[in-house]
Amino acid sequence: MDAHIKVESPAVRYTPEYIEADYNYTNTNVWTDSKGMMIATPTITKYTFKTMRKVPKLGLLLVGLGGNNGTTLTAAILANKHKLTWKTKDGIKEANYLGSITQASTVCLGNGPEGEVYVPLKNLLPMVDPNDIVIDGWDISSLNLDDAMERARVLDYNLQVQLKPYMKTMKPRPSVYIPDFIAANQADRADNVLTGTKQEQLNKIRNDIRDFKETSRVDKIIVLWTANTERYCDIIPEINGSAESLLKSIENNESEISPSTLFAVASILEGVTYINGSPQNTFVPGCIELAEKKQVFIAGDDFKSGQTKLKSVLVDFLVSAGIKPRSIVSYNHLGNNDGKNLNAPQTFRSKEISKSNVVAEIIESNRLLYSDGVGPDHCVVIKYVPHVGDSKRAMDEYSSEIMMGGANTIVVHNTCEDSLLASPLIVDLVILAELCERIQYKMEHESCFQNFNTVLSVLSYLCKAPLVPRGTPVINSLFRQRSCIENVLRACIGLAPTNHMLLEYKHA
Ligand code: NAI
Ligand code: DG6
Repeated sequence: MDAHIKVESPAVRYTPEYIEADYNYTNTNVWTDSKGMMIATPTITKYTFKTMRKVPKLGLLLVGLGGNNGTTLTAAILANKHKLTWKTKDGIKEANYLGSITQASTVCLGNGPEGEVYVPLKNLLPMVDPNDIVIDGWDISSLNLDDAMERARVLDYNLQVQLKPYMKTMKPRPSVYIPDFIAANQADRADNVLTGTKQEQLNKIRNDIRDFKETSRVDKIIVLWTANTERYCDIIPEINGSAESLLKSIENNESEISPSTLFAVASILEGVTYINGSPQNTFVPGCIELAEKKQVFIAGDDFKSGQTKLKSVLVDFLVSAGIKPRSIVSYNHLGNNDGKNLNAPQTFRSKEISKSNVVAEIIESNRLLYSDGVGPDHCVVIKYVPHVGDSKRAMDEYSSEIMMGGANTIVVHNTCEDSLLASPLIVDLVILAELCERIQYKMEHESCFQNFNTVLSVLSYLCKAPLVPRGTPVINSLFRQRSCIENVLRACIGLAPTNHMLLEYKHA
């Protein structure tokens, strides 16, 4: 469905196929002269954005379909599609997409006669409706999605009962299982696994992607990893340092190729966008090079759903307020299969890295506070407590130095179903990645339109450890990340970035 907003401006053109917008990108160049003076020069670069209007029928292949996120997302989409309601002890609940910025958040379009006008973010440009997404995928566990949904213990029972007929018939495709990459405690659910060499398994995944496209009659596919967190794999130039060595290593059945990298390679070779929702280093240098060569989008890493999302707001608030965080301590315990898998030191380490890096650029942005470049102590603890299931408990303590030797300690306790925070992020990742495939742009002096960089950094808002193109600053601050999405979408319809100055209300 097309967007519900039309921009009237000589800079914006609507054709049956495209929305085309001429856009002035304003920025500031900074350099330091020989006397040490910082010189700032305003710049304007002229761009044209071109967005294809036709929204495709989208297929989503989840790796880890039978897990908590996989089943919760599938159930949520079906429940929304069929407008299901269910009774709980608190009353009747309706299916919704709370937590999704595309489906449940608004942006200020501009000013109307009665002040600011807010519109759903999804109305800025034509986007896929999540209710129309067709889902399939792989899992090393063979349970059908109805039983897997029950195993997950996330959704209310009365909703599960209604979803049964839809979910019962869905069964994950067999997947790549290499025990060394995930915790040993996962072995007992691995009853749906591919056999053969890595090359044979890669070929099988590629066939699955093609088979899904044919049988589901979707126009376009996205593959998203929401399977177990893997350990980091070693970066060895001869094994995975280049696209050529990576493909050769798969052919040679090398052991240091992870299942997630195999899935990424399969997607890239099929020309299908691949998103990594877990923290491991799936995107080894050879995989990124392959994506660049094939001009396929990749994005990741690790959904930024709860504790880390709040951290990327709180630390930004403290540092931008001129308050100096000295220690950040994050405990969490959870009792789902993710928590069980993270109980192993190697998989925990992957998560620890992605949860810890999130404050780096915020700290570096303020040399007044951190003149020696040494940031706060930062500690991340994760414990597996089966009883609490998917209802994760996160406890954070932020200790900061305030004026004249004072101390400020903020303590946060956050309890919620982990998968109900992650599932709307999957919706956004997929919808925005698909939209990015339809956006092209060029600078004034360029003759040809081009796509965004292979590494889709515009999705940083949704990721704990955003993957960005070489040489690009990594932004973790949540509101900067959100502004990026909002303002890129505004640029596509020729609107200036939201600036919050409200000058029109400031005259005497
Ligand atoms: P889960 O353990 O319930 O689901 C993972 C599924 O992947 C399981 O069904 C498992 O059998 C399957 N699996 C494992 N290896 C596989 C392979 N090689 N191929 C196919 N399937 C495989 O975990 P959950 O809670 O759904 O989380 C999924 C991932 O998302 C985890 O890595 C987690 O760390 C990550 N994540 C979750 C967040 C959340 O809020 N729920 C937030 C950030 C990341
Ligand atoms: C324990 O932290 C398990 C993890 O998988 C997290 O629940 C997940 O990564 C979400 O993390 P966060 O920090 O965004 O809440």
